[in-house]
Amino acid sequence: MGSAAAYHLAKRGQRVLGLERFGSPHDQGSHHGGSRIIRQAYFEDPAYVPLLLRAYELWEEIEKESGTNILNITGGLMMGSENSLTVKGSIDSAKAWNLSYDILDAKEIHRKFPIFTPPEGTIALYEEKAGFVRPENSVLAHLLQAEKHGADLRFFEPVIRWEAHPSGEGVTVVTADGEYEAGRLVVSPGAWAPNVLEDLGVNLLIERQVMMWFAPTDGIEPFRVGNMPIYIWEAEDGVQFYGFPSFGLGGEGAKIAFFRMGQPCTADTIDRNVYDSEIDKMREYIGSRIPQLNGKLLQARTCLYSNTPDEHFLISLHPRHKQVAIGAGFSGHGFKFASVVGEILADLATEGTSRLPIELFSPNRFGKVQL
Ligand code: PYC
Repeated sequence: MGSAAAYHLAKRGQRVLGLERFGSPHDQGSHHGGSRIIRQAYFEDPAYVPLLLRAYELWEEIEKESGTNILNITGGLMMGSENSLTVKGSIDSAKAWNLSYDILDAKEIHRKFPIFTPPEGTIALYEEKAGFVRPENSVLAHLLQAEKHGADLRFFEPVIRWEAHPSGEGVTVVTADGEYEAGRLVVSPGAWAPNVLEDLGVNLLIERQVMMWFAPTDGIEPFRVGNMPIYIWEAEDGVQFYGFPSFGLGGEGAKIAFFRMGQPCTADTIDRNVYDSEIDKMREYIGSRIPQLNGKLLQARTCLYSNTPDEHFLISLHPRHKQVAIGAGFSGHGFKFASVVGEILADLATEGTSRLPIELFSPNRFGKVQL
């Protein structure tokens, strides 16, 4: 989100200083692992759809400008029972915004994509326009284009604190290396939000997650882009897991992860080990549903979610400091929006408002911050 905001601001001719605690892209936060789902029939809330439509446009724009592959359309299956949040919520969003989709029953799912063997009673919303974005490519493309437009980007320079001037104009930012004065501030701290947004009055839960890559038992071919879609599958017990087709050489296997089900942690103290019990848990879910995927584990990596209490984002001006724009709390489903969130943060920082609907993302929904 920060790289995209730097890009949009620099492109508009603003003087931009970008501060990042690591190199970029890096594997310590929420943007590594090669792929993130993108989809339009959004089960979390139909209010996300206008942002998604704009996100697709902006992904294509940055791809063209940078000559980088980011957006990959594979089709997407949202699977579960008829009344599951995943299926019902996706249908509700699709209907509200007149998005095109198909409904498949268990047999049709298996016929179209034989790797899936859903139990009777499973249905899916199939969306042609779903797919995945490549997060590391996105971060790099936005940063390189931001630099091209004049941004001054500094890495390995963690922000220690920031202060908004009481006049309502200007901020001071203190980092490990110095102190800076600026007219406006965009804060997009990812899992470090509790360190730099503690006065926001929103209880953010930082959660450890595990991404896994398995070698399919009958070879990678049926799991390649072109042969299978991205999917989110809500099992009968309400547990959601999601996965991707393999791209590139395929030697890394096919990626799968649980959606939520992580452990509370902090960004600085997360346990980066992955345990056999976690792999076994995933095998319980794929054993009967995607049996060919239940092969050798090739890799497992941890990453971080930053969850708000209602799992909707925080995108807003700071309730007490109109010179500060915030993008945080993306709750494990934010990356697909990075392109448009960058644009919105640039709008908020320069104009104090955005033409895109962001009411759902106000921190005031959790109660007004004390003035
Ligand atoms: O945003 O589609 C998503 C997603 C699924 C699992 C994690 N994020």
